[in-house]
Amino acid sequence: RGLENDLRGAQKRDEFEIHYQPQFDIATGALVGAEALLRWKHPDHGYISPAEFIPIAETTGLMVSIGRWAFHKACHDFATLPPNLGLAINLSPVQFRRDDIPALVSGALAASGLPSHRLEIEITESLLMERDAGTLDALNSLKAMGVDIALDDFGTGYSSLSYLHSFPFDKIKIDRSFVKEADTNNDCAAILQAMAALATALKLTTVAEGIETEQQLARVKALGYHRAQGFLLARPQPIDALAALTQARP
Ligand code: G
Ligand code: G
Ligand code: MN
Ligand code: NA
Repeated sequence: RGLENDLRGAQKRDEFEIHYQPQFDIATGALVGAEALLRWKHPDHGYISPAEFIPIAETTGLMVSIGRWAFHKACHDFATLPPNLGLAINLSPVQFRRDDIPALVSGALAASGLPSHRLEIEITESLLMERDAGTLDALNSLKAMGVDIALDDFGTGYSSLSYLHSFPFDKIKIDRSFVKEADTNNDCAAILQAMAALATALKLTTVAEGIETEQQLARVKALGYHRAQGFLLARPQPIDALAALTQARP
C-alpha cells in the first residue's frame, strides 16, 4: 500500500506538523487553551488528515513513535506561550496499550518545562471499553501528576454513563454531532441539555466542540457549557499563529 509505505518514512523526513485549535471560555470569550491536532504534510498529496493516517499508524506499529514525537513537540511549543493557556493532547488506545504513557507524559513535561497543570489528555470511550486495569492505573498516575483527563467525543460510544463514575475525569467534550444538529433536531437539543445537566451534577468542565454558527454558540452558552471550540471561533493553526492570537487577545 502506497500510503502505508510513505507513512513509514514520514517521521524521518520531518513531514508531521501540529496545528492548535483554540478553545474559549464561553462566558468571558477569553482564549483559555488549544487542542493539539496532528497533520501529515505529504510531499505529493498535501495535508492528510489524522482521521486517515492514524488508523494506518495504529495497525503498523508506527503510532507509538509518532505519538511520542507529537507529545514532545506540543509540550515544547506550549512552554513558550502565556502561562494561562492550557494544552489538550489526544491519546489513542493503541498508545496506552503499546507505550508507557505516564513515562511519556512526565518525560515530555520535564524536557519542555511545561507545568503539569497546563496539560490535559483527551481519551475516548473506546479506551475504557477495554476495561484494562493498566489503563486505569495510567490515568490515575496522570491525575496524580496534576494532569487533567478529558473524555472526548462524548456521547458517540457505548454505555458512556457507566464510565463517568469509574474513571477520574475532569472534563467532557460533547461530540460535535450533537452540536451540529441542535438547531434542527429537537432530540439533539434535548441530549445537549441533558449532558450539560449531568456534567454540572458531576462537577465536570464541559467543552462544546464543532461550533460552526452563532446560533450553536448561543445555544451552548444558554445551556451553561463552559468552553467552546470550532471553526466559527478559530481554525486549527500553526504555533506561530496561535502565539500571535494570544497577543491580540490578552
Ligand atoms: O484534526 P482532525 O479532525 O482531522 O482529527 C481527526 C482525529 O484525529 C480526531 O479524532 C483527533 O482526536 C485525532 N488526532 C488528532 N491529532 C492526534 C494526535 O496527536 N494523537 C492522536 N492519538 N490522535 C490525534
Ligand atoms: O475527535 P476530535 O474531537 O479530537 O477531533 C477534532 C477534529 O475536529 C479536528 O480534526 C478538527 O479539525 C475538527 N473540527 C474542529 N472544529 C470543527 C468544526 O467546527 N466543524 C467540524 N466539522 N470539524 C471541526
Ligand atoms: Mn479531541
Ligand atoms: Na472530539
